[in-house]
Amino acid sequence: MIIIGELINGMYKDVAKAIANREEDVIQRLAADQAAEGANFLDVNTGPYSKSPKEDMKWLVESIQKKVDIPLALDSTKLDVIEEGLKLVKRRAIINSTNADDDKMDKVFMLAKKYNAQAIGLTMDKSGVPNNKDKRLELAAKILAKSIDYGLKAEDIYLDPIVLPVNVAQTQGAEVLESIREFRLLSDPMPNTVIGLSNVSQGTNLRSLVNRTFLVMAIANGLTAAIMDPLDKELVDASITAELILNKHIYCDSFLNAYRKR
Ligand code: THG
Repeated sequence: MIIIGELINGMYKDVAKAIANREEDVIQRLAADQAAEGANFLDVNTGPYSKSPKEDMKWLVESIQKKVDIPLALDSTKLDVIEEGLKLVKRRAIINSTNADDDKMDKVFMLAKKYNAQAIGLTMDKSGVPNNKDKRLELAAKILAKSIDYGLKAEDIYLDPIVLPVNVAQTQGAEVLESIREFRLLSDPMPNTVIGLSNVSQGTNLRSLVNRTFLVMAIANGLTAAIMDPLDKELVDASITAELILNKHIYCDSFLNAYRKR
C-alpha cells in the first residue's frame, strides 16, 4: 500500500507555528521521520491559519526537498498554491485534489498534464459529500472519464470516497468501504483509491485503534493508498499484516522486518 504521510499539515498547531516562524528544522524532522518509517509520499498542506499560502507552500517544498528525496502530495483547495509547489518538485507529485465539478477538473487535469503529475479526485461536488456509495460511484466515474479526456492514465488517478468522522457520521463508514470496493471495477487497469484515514477518528477517544481498524477494513476492500500517520507503528504493522493476509507478500516469521527492509 502507498503511504502518504499526513504530518506536514498546518492543521497541527506545532506545524502551523513552524510555518509561521520559518522553523526549518521542525519541518525537516517531520519529513525525515516519516520517510524513515516508510512513507512513499508526504502530504504538504499549509493549513487553515496560513496568511500567505503560496509563499508557505514554496518554503515547505524547498525545506523538505533539502532534507529528503521523496515525492510530495500537494494538498490545497487553491490551485495557485498547488502550482507553486509543482514548479519546484523534483519527483513526480500528486495534486491533492480535484472534486467532481467540471470547472475544477478542467483546471486540475490541465495542471496534471503540464507538470506530469498524478491527481486525487474527491467524490464530491457543489452539492457536497454524498451520503451513499451509489452517488460516490457516479462521481468517481465522472472523474475518471474526464481524466481520460485529458490523456491521463487511470493508474495516475486516486479516487477518494471521503472519510467522515465515525462519531458524527456513523452510517458513512460502510458506504466508504463499499465505494472503495466498487471504484476498482470502474476501469482496467484500475484507478488507485485513497482515503484521509485520520478523518475517521477525529473527535473520538482511542484514535489510534479507530484508525487502525478502519485501515485494515479498507485494505480488505482493495484500498491502494492512504494519507495517514507513518509514525504510528501499530498502524503500519497492521497495514503490512493485512496485505500479508491478502497474499501481497510472502510469509516468513519476521515478515514485518522483512517488509520494512525492502
Ligand atoms: N482526503 C484528501 N486529503 C486530505 C484529507 C482527505 N487531506 C487532509 C486530511 N484529509 C488528511 N490529513 C489529516 C491530518 C491531520 C488530521 C486528520 C487528517 C488530524 N489532525 C488533528 C485533529 O484534527 O484532531 C490535529 C490535532 C492537533 O492540532 O495537533 O486528525 O480526506 N485527499
